[in-house]
Amino acid sequence: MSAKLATNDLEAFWMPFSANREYKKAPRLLVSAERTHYTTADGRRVLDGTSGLWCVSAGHCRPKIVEAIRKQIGELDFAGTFQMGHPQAFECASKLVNVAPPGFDHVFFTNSGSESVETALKIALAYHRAKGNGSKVRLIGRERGYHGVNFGGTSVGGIANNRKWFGTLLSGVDHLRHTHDLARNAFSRGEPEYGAELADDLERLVALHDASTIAAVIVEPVACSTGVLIPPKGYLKGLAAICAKHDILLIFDEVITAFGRLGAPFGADYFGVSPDIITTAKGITNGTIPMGAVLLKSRIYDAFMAGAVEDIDLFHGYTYSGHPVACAACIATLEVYKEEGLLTRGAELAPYWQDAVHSLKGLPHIIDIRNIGLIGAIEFDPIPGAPMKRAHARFVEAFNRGLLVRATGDTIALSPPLIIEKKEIDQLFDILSGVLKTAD
Ligand code: PXG
Repeated sequence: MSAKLATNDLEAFWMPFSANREYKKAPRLLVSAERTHYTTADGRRVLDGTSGLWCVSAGHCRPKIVEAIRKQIGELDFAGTFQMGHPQAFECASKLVNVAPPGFDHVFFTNSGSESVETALKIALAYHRAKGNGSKVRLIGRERGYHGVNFGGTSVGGIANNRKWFGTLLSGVDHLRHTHDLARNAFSRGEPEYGAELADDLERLVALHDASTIAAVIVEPVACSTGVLIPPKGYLKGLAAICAKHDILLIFDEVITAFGRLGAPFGADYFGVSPDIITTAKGITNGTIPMGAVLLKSRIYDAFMAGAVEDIDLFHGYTYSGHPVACAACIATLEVYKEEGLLTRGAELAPYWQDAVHSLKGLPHIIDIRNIGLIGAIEFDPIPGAPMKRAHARFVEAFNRGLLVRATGDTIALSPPLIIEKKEIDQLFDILSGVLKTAD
């Protein structure tokens, strides 16, 4: 793309989750990428500290994935999966099941994290109905949760800015308290010590609504979009136990934590907790082709198989569920993850990463630093009357100095590609500490 086009033709595209007018005054344009770096329209190299948007886990433009996509699109560009099929979708699902946590042996394909969430919520409702428990219709999310932008996900989500514009959302939804507690847990390394008892908040909602009306609880194992909230030790185990006690399905939204981000294949593996349903997207194709998948245990799948063999078992699906090109991308991505040990590489790098992230302590305005796996977050005290500005200014300055970070609220989040080398981690924190030392 030429710099001329870059400056003349910015108006038509309404950019998502963006300050369009500010961006278009001083655009940040990326034109190519390789492994851990982007190249900008003006020819600068930028270290990708965010794996794109938490999705390019194996690094950019990996030849094996690029080739698989090229080959597939020339061979079978599209074939539907409603009462039809093609080999890639079946192969892809089988391969996903092989890396999924124990017991997850069925896959429903979607095209994004948001669609995975809608699919999981609908399956949870339909599951209880199929089991004869049609009164279990309530959905429980958590404050500060992010489950995508469709109506179901927005309803169970817990970020006010994402909710307040869009009417009353779904009825029958309630929220657990969030787990962020700087008074007790600031500057924790890994899982914070205090807050396991917050899982008992689910008992409060059970007491209020009665378990016979609650279908499912959905949480992110690590709530990333809202600023990286790491679950207190024991919290997720506590939540799972309460769900099991009341026949409430536990949905882990692993759109970010799946595929090695925490140093284990899935968040469920990392925390040793087995939910009933797992949602994925992003890293499933290394960010190359839109795709999501909902992973399900047989217990759920089988509940839909009780009718006549010729009956449709689930009235849900997308034109592009199991798109052949996405499936080819996913299969190749899983091969790269396997060949390079990327689903567990984060565990090896995590101690080095943790020390590097916490080395920023003491720089101006930092009120917390947190980390888990290959995720880091730095939270700033907000500028009075101007929330979000402090992290945004640092994001812009970091980009100008050759580093891409993600600003969310008053937090900077970091999630580099899982192929990052130690010397690149050093480089990342050199740039970032330079920015943080000088910014207001
Ligand atoms: N669930 C979770 C846990 C997510 O993190 C979604 C669902 C929705 O996925 P789609 O593919 O529909 O966007 C997400 C997405 C950020 C950031 O910088 C995070 C997401 C998307 C864009 C930016 O924190 N998460």
